[in-house]
Amino acid sequence: MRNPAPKDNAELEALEQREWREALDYVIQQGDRGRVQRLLATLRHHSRMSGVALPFSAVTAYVNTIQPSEETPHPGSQEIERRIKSLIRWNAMAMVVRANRVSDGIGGHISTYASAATLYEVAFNHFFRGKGRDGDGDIVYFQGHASPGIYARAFLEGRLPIERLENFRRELKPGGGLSSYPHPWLMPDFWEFPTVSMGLGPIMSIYQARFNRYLEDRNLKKPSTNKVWAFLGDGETDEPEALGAISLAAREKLDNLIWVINCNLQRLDGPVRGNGQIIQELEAIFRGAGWNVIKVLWGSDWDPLLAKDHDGLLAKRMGEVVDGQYQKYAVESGAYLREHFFGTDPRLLDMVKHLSDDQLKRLRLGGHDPVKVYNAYKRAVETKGQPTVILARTIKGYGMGEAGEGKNVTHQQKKMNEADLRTFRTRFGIPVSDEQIAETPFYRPADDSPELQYVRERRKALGGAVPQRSVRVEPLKVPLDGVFEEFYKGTEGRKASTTMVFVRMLSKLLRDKEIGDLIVPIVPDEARTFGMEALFRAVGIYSHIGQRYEPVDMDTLLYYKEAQDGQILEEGITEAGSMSSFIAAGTAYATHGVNTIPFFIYYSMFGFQRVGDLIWAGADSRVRGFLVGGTAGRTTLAGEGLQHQDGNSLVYSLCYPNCLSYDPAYAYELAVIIQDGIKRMYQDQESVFYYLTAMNEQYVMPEMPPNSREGILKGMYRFKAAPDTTSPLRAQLFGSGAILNEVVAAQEILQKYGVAADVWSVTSYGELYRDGHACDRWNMLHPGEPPRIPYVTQCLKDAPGVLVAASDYLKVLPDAIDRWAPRRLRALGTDGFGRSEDRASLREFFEVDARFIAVATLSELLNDGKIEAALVARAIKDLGLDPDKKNPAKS
Ligand SMILES: Cc1ncc(C[n+]2csc(CCOP(=O)(O)OP(=O)(O)O)c2C)c(N)n1
Ligand SMILES: [Mg+2]
Repeated sequence: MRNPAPKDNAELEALEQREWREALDYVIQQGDRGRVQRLLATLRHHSRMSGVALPFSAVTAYVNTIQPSEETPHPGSQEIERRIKSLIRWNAMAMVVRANRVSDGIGGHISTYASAATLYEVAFNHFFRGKGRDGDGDIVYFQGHASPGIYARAFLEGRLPIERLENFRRELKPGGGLSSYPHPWLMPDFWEFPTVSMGLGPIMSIYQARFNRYLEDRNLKKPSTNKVWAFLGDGETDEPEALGAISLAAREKLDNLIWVINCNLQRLDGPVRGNGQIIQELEAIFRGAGWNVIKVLWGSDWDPLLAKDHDGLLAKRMGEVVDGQYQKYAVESGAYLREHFFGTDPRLLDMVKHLSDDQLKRLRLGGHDPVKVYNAYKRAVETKGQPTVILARTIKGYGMGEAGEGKNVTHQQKKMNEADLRTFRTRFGIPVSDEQIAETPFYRPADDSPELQYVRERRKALGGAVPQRSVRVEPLKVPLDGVFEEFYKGTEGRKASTTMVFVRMLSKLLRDKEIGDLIVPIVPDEARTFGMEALFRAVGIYSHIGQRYEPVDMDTLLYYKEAQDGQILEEGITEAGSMSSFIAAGTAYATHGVNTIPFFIYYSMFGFQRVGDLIWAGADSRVRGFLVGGTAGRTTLAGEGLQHQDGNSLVYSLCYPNCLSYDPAYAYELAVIIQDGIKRMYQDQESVFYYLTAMNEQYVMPEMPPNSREGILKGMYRFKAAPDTTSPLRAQLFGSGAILNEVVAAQEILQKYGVAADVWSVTSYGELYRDGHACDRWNMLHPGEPPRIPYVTQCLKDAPGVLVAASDYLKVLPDAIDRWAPRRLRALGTDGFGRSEDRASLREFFEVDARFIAVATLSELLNDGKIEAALVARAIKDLGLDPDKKNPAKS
């Protein structure tokens, strides 16, 4: 029978809607998704060509991405897994509560893990692959504040004894404790990656995933299907580092990368987006960047309701509630939810009329539902050609009840009263009696209990414990004299900069038979700045897909060559990304059992100053390798001015306990330092890393003076003795880096004033400072024993005269060794803002040129009563210094 003709427009539209839907249903029923997608794409194109553009939307509806019909059943025992998870919840909570009872204010977090427990447990039981099978497992970045839950699981697995749990956040207790957050430096057998500085885990995970590919593409590691997982908070995504590199992951098609963002809609102070929806915002960002986005918003309890939602009323309602309001629903009763959430439309109310208030209250969210989480992970693991982000909705402080569930204060809740503990205990079925509750004991069932058997069986099947850090690498043999020899001879009259020397050294290292393949040069779009472009052609720029275009400079010798086995990581303009690559390469000795040797070469000012916290994370990770600050020195970099001229980095580097920093002036110094560094890090397997300055001022590189090797490494050696040691006026002059040449020139000027000066090259104030304090400390604790003598003191014990140091860095750097010098040390340095100028003007401005060094020396001799003021005044005049010039430190 034909439908009667529609009587008005509304009826016509309703009819059209039905007919089109039925037609689409027909295609859907054929079961070929591709056909449906192509059909819709054609329609969209057709309507667009007819002048009807569809409104842009980067988001999908506020419902789960995976439909119930697409789900596979959960493969484990949900009941046992729930009991295991409950035990971990309890122990994680107990760890924090107990620690704060013993020591008020010791801190810790309950609510973060409470919201993320299901997200972790599904992964532990079914996904995380341990290193057991072939030494190669999944790489997991755990959210820092969830650490109590990770410890509590390790406790159930029998990996951490109860004493360590007792000493959560009490690392100095006898027998050791547990560090607050993931710190490989402090727990080197357990944690692999530091994450607690928010935003760093996410960016490091992206470059880690890419580095895994790099190792495989370059045949340094056999291909694997292992994944990099990063767990992060929704609030954490506000950090620029967290989202700043996501496009790289999509561009590189990193389907070995899975992010799980725990969207509990809260951060520390309150809602992440009270007036908006963080999940939708993140979905748009990630979809736009090309990621596979899986939203896990609603638990299975909601499936029947959504199945009845033919007109999309419920989905629409879900999509219009803002996060601040959702948080309110989480803390309110079922009756409140009925009235305020469903109550906006009688049809919605009707949908839930068969549910009691209590049942409404217990409708679970997706991130707390193991079936939903399992399916999301399964799809993520199976996804090809794209990284995946899972946006899982949870409740912060889940299970804490009145003590914090969903409350704004929950992040910092560290205590629970007895009533709350009892509720928690009962809710999760923990066998702790009312009498014991005040004590809040840790609970671990018997080893042969079904729970612990299950835990062991699952981890065994998945290849062993996670997290677990182990160093499986063989020490390298470093017979590198052939590489470095030429640099000991100097440049024989030719001028060169330390940067040019470094690049030549790097090229030779890259060609070395033993270690060449292991060198990983990393540059943030700065290779030409440092004259490294010859390397593009020589070793290639890494690109997983090779080079799909004809480079514009193909006809030149040094063309821009991208290749799948390219060795250079050309990161583009991202010091944060480059540093993340440095960390991945510099920790590969532990993560992958591969001794890669990274050299990260960058504009020195944009290192410690810009990405200092990432360098800190690298230090914590026990990273190895060389950071090379190019164009270093406040007065050595001409022209660039205030933002670029670096007089700071060597001061910052002092803060990093396992970073050795050097300011080499000459080719042979650089050679000695790098050769020794490779030996220490890769042959002796020391967990240190290096910061080296490299300058672009060109001068003749002298031959290495005899017996200077030890001094170069320890921090100072006499470079040029005074020509006339009979003079009554004596001085010891210290210089470093490019300023050393100014000191040598000052030595000559001083001769004219009758002063005989020795010149020392101070390659590392940092090493001298550390050695001095180490001696002082030992001497303090060992009275009566022969005292240890700091290296500075040993060097200067027979060195007569006044002491003057000139540095291209802050004066505080030379000042750092004053204490161990036999007499007061006068420091010249570059405190203040840089200027765009030429070198000579800058050195005059900052008062570190040869003339100022000479005058400072005379001034010290005057202070010692060795000369008259008139001689200093004459020198000031002769040398053309302006006594009334402005103080550069303040201008
Ligand atoms: C760089 C940095 N800034 C600030 C903090 C302090 N901090 C710790 S947790 C937190 C809130 C975390 O919120 P979210 O990321 O949503 O994690 P949740 O605990 O809710 O899972 C803040 C601000 C930090 N750890 N790192
Ligand atoms: Mg949060």
